[in-house]
Amino acid sequence: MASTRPDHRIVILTGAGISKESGLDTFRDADGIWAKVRLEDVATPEGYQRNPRLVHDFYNARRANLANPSVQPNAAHQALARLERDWPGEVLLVTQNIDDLHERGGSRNLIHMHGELFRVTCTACGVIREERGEIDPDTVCPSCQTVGTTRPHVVWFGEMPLEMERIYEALETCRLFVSIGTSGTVYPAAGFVQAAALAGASTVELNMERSVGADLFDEHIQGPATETVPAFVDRLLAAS
Ligand code: BV8
Repeated sequence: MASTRPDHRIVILTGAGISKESGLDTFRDADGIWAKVRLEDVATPEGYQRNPRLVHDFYNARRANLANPSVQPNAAHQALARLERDWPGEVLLVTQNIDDLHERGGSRNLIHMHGELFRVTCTACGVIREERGEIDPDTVCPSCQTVGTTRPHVVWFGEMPLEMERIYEALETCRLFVSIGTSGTVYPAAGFVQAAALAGASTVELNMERSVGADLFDEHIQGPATETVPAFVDRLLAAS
């Protein structure tokens, strides 16, 4: 059992695995996104420069899929919202996911370090706005009227993830770090467990399989997130 006093801060990192049972594909599972399209073509600035329409099609399709009423928050998303509500200390949720299922599941103290699928940004004026439909190279920025400068508000490979200072401040002061549904292959997120452990936090991984960095964790709980996360939250709250 990860030891933590009730008044201590918990930091939770989630990845695509927590949304899998809501019907969203992960990246590196056999049926994942990177098995269907090349990361280099759709999730890098170079790929966007080479073929913006291909990248817009990729994110437009994922945005339409996320907007499908069949895609709903699952018991794991809801359990994390319950922990945030009932835990006596702060619970900071850092997600690598660009879906909005944590918000819809009730989480509020949330950082989307890789951006958000339902937001777009203009490379000319920097305005970030909500977009639940499609964008393409002919899209006009409603703020500065520039054509073709609207891109997904998503962090691609080689780009700096968002709110890193706030994340590291939390990792260095938390007493418990929990990683859920991530393969631990993408940095800097994959290195968070080491930052937390260095600061003396207990570290727990909940995943369908042992991640690349599983040995870095004090504890590993295997299974689907909709089963492991609610049970883990019950355990934490019972000890608080
Ligand atoms: C940065 C976009 C520095 C959004 C993503 C060479 C060149 C450039 C950079 C690098 C390089 N070599 C290394 C790097 C660093 C690079 C990196 O880590 N590359 C890897 C591939 C080696 N990182 C970066 O580039 C980052 N930026 O370093 O900037 C910098 C410094 C100064 C100035 C400027 C820049 C940016 C990383 C963000 C990239 N964007 N996505 C999108 O399209 O979604 S990353 C992509 O992978 C997703 O965002 C995703 O969040 C992330 C991690 O994937 P996971 O969430 O873990 O998903 P995965 O499928 O891998 O695993 C799912 C897990 O769930 C599995 O373990 C599975 O078993 C489990 N699971 C499945 N079902 C369930 C389950 N678990 C529980 N229950 C279930 N039911």
